[in-house]
Amino acid sequence: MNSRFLPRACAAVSLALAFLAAGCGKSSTTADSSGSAPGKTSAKAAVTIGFLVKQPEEPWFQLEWKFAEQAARDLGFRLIRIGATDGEKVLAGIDSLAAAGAQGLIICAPDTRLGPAIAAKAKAANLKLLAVDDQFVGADGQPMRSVHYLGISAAKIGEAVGETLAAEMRRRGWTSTDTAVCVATFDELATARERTDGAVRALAAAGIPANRVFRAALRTADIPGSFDAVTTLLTRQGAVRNWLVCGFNDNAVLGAVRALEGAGVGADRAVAIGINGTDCIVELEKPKPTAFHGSMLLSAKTHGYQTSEMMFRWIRDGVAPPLDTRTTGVLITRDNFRQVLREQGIRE
Ligand code: FCA
Repeated sequence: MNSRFLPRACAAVSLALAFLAAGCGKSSTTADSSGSAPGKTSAKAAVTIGFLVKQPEEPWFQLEWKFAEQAARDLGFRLIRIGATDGEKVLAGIDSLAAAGAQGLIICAPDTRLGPAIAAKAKAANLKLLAVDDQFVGADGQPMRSVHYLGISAAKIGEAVGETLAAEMRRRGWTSTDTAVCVATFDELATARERTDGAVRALAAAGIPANRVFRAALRTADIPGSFDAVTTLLTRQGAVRNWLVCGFNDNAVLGAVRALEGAGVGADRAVAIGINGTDCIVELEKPKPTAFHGSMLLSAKTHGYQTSEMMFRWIRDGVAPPLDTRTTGVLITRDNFRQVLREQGIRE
């Protein structure tokens, strides 16, 4: 038996047990189930779908909800939005969906290792299940391929980030002796790890030596988490002249950019590329360019509208979606972001 996987498997099992135990004792935990768009979707509609997200404050997830609401209006189903930042809230959310007579759940779970417990709970509540963004992980540490999933082509998108950074480095005339890479990582999440690994792979292919690549592991997947991790990294690497910055999403990269600014490194000495494209709009709108050069814009519409449509057809017509669907990204920069965001229905 490969002992390398043991700690992970044990962690997954104990997490699942804690999750279930929490559910037994806590009926009072309430999920934020807004019923969404009151008046626009009927409570009497035959189909009710829950859309649960792990970080409701992140613009990416707000946009997923916005597009899910659009689908609810177009197709005529009731949408219940749930923000669930931990396992207990997920559990309470599934309970409230069951009580509301929902038939389907689209979910980006706060911890993918909750997958087996969520799948069991959804099955008991007769909810069809579609994981979005973050793929469930089984007790064996492997992706749960039996659960329907729509996510991004993480490795390819990460590689595009790396290629873009390498091109920007060349454009500025920087060399691998005066330049280093800062990677804001969150390796416990597979889609995050695949993105940053892809970026590092592309940078290596472009000739950046491995010893010029520095990883900052985030403790929390948000701007403060990245700010802290990168600030620590920079105290150790004060001699680096120029920085290329990547991370698993916009917030990871924004935290890194703020940390660089704190260390006196601005747009003249750093270039950073995010992923999502939805959480960096204010940054790109700033009159004075920062080191945040651009982002790989993902399709919030596909992740919000299409997942909802897939679930709706599955419930109403019995047509199950494909088990695994992957979406792509497109680079936005200060030059084109307004136009691209308009085309994608994200901005007026
Ligand atoms: C993960 C990230 C989000 C977004 C999504 C597609 O859930 O945390 O920011 O990138 O994948």
